[in-house]
Amino acid sequence: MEYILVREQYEPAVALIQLNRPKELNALNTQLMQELRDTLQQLDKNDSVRVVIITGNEQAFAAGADIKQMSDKSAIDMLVIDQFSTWDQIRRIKKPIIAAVSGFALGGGCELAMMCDMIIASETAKFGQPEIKIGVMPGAGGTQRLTKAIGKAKAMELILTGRFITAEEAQAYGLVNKVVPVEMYLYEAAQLAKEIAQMSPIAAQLAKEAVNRSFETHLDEGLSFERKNFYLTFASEDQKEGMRAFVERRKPDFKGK
Ligand code: CO8
Repeated sequence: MEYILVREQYEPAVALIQLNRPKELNALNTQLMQELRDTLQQLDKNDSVRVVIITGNEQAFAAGADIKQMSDKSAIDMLVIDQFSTWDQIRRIKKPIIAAVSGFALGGGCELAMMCDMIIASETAKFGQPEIKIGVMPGAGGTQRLTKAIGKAKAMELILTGRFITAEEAQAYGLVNKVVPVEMYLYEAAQLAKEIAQMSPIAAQLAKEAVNRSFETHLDEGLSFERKNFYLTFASEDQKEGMRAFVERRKPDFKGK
């Protein structure tokens, strides 16, 4: 891997992926996104990992897609390169993913953070979709996910002006889960990851899938999808263990089976 660093057991059952093109503010070139996709797919199959954290560095989570790599491309080049298939594969990762964001999360960087399931931000984080300033628009889900996260009025403002918002504003709008001092954001993300890693990984994956389904369907179908996943948890040993542990007044030991 050239552009990402991976620590498979950053905490017990928690993997950490660090985007690592610091000189380019972690601009997301094709290779970085492919490395990220490959790593996430491997971690998704790895039973010793239950939660993944994606982070950058203090200065930047990611300042967007690599503008230099895209600048001379034609529409047909972009169609043939088809970078979004990589993004689509990342979207299908089953395990919970937490974005630990400090500094810039712009354009594709903001879209990548929003593709994660939760965002922990440092006080210095800045979110935005500034594509309009370079004559394009969000292409990796920004118009959809930002609108769903913060509502039409604010999303429209950010996407049409390219303005950035602070971590505090992002939290007030419901985009991020928690804002902490810069020296704490990775620690805080790890705490959240460790808490989720204690749960049944089967229930966590089925719940993640059901929450995400709410963005794609109407209530009736979403409820029916949720119900089927709920029933499916009863096929797991973790469901037996979880309920038995409750009755026996002890902590459950979930095995992911
Ligand atoms: N792409 C390529 N290089 C970048 C990018 C980027 N997105 N962002 C920063 N860099 C590079 C700079 O070119 C510079 O490199 P060099 O020193 O070699 O010139 C280095 O990183 C440091 O950047 P700055 O000197 O500009 O640092 P500043 O602190 O002055 O400014 C900013 C930081 C405000 C973040 C500024 O760099 C900036 O505006 N960056 C671009 C932000 C942007 O427009 N992002 C959106 C890109 S388009 C996009 O994301 C579309 C996504 C959908 C498609 C995804 C799949 C194809």
